[in-house]
Amino acid sequence: MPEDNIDKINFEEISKSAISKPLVSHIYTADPSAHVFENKIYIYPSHDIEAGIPFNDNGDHFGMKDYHVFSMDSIESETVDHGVALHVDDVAWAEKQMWAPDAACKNGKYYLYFPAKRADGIFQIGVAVSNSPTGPFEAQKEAISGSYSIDPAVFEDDNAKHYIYFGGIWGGQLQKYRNNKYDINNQEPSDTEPALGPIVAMLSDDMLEFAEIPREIKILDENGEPLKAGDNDRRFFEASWVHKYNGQYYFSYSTGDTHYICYAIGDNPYGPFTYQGRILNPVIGWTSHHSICKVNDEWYLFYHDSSLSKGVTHLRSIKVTKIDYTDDGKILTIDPYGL
Ligand code: FUB
Repeated sequence: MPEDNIDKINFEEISKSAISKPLVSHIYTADPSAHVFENKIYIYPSHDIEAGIPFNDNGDHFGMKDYHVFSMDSIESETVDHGVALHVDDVAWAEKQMWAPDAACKNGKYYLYFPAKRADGIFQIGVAVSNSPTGPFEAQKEAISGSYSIDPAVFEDDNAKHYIYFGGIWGGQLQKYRNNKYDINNQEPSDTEPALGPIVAMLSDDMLEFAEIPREIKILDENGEPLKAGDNDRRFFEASWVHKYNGQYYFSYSTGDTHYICYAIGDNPYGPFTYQGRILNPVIGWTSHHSICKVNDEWYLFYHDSSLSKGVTHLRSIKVTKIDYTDDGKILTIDPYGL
């Protein structure tokens, strides 16, 4: 339910039929990356604010400055705000736009991965470290070498190797890169060419760098052909996430301008992944961004919408709902308003 329909929405009705309520209502939060660390649920979202910047296709109105970390003892319990975990003023290389983050844990240390714009307007991805899952996190002096674009998501495989996924087109700047190189003249491919894919790299043992040259992931259609750039209902836009279910790797993502959360399945962390279908139908607000987390043998979708702000696309609220799989591993599509 993107912006163009906003004046037709009855927010009272929508709130009644919505399948879940905001987990947090004292501040606006978005892009929830959820993990279970030491038997507790931790959520690493964006912290939305009114930055006073007009809406544009570049996403400049998402002018966030810091991150809060939240925790829950169980899915039903209260969501606790642990306060500011990292502020842009404490990141030497970054100037603005602290967009969707993620976190990982290794050997008792916690790592917060986050995108931000440098003073020259280019997005990179940084990492900040803490001894606690709730921070405060101390940022590395420089962004991760060779990193670019937005929306980092870190997946830990069964062999304890960690992989970082990233990328987002339009405001996320992925269309400016080919083979990890920036060129201001690069654009999105034409509609009949293969769509740009998300990027993946294994992380170094110390979790602070890429352990290898990042590579582009292919998302294939039912015939084994790469999804086309003009296939807006299915092609990758932003919001990468990977989880493993019954031995298979599920890559999920947002289709951006068509507002779906979709998924594709592969047999290793690098893909290729074959498109399977939709996980979440459009939410109120332009963006859709999620994570998938297993809690006590049940799987949950953490997502956001703009219902609390009555449709303001950059003032979002995080939510959670249960995911159901069919016997053959398909995820049943969720309608956020039970329509
Ligand atoms: O929160 C800012 C941006 O909006 C994120 O990085 C995107 O995924 C979209 O949710």
